[in-house]
Amino acid sequence: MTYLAKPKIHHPSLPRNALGYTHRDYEGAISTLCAGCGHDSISSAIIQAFYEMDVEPHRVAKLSGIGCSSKTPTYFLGNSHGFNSVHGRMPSVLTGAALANRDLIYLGVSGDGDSASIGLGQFAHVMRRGVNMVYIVENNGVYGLTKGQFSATADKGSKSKRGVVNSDEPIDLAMLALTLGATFVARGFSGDKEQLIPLIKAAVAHRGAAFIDVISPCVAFNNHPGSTKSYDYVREHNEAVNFLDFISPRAELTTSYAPGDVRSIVMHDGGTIRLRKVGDAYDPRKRAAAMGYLEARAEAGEVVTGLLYLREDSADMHDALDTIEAPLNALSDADLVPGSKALDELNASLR
Ligand SMILES: Cc1ncc(C[n+]2csc(CCOP(=O)(O)OP(=O)(O)O)c2C)c(N)n1
Ligand code: SF4
Ligand SMILES: [Mg+2]
Repeated sequence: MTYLAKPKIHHPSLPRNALGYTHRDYEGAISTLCAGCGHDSISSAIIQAFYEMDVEPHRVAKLSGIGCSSKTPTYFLGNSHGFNSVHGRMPSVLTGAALANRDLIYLGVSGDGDSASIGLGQFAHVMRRGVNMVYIVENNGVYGLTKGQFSATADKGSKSKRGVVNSDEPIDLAMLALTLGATFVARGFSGDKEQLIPLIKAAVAHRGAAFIDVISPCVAFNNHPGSTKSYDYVREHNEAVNFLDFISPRAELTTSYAPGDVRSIVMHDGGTIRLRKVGDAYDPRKRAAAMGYLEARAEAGEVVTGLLYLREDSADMHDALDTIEAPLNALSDADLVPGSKALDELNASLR
């Protein structure tokens, strides 16, 4: 593959965020994905979200598995930590990293093949453990990298590019994340950055397992009539349950909506998520209702997007395990070798 270096120079008057960084400081290498791939739009939403949130790039660790989707961390946050793991194994690597250093923002990026097939077990356990992370699945309903086989998220009855009909029931990863105990569950569409960027910001501000299923059409293998993961299908069947804004802790709450139409939820980092209702009075704080709604709308062939569920009093794996605050690499010998008296006491407590 040809390696294309991205030019480092940029216009001196590019806008800068509160840290003095430009958008370019949050970019990565030039993408080698197919032109028009939904995954590239998700990368650009991630870049925008972290730029607008004034996150220092070295505070982020991005991890992925294998697939076109899992290649994308090369194309964003080029100044952050990165680990491209094995197919379906990103969640356990992320869990280990999060245990060792709770100071970083963990961003797991995966595909529907990576998470719903080979990595389904890992997906389940990282959600139920409440690992503090943002977990994004770039969901195109196919194995893009290996040339278009149906994945486990392809809808029953949908057609492959060659006209083969999928006979298996789909796995709805958002529904699964709800069942497994994720405390933030959302669905976005790569073609709707206005919705996706605030969803990513709110997920970063959330403490606990935050999952975003992003429908991301594969233009090479799954963007034809008969596919339910094509741009046209999602645009025609997209049902947003809410419109949202994320306001960082430092920003003033300026926009005003009619009272009764908007709900503000303060996130863990002090930021505020503002949800503007559309249609029915959908309340994202009710898990069982969210599951019923998702099921009913899926039966009607609709793709429900927006913030689907948020548990306001969420906790994470570190709360459950009562782990030490400091990153393990910052511990001194005195912390790590407490001496024979402490060991004797520990042994005595186990007798
Ligand atoms: C252990 C293992 N099994 C199978 C493969 C082959 N393989 C590579 S990517 C992939 C599927 C990728 O699909 P998905 O996660 O949906 O990513 P996409 O390319 O669609 O973004 C498969 C089966 C592999 N790399 N490793
Ligand atoms: S094969 Fe599909 S998923 Fe992979 S880069 Fe091309 S359009 Fe994107
Ligand atoms: Mg895929």
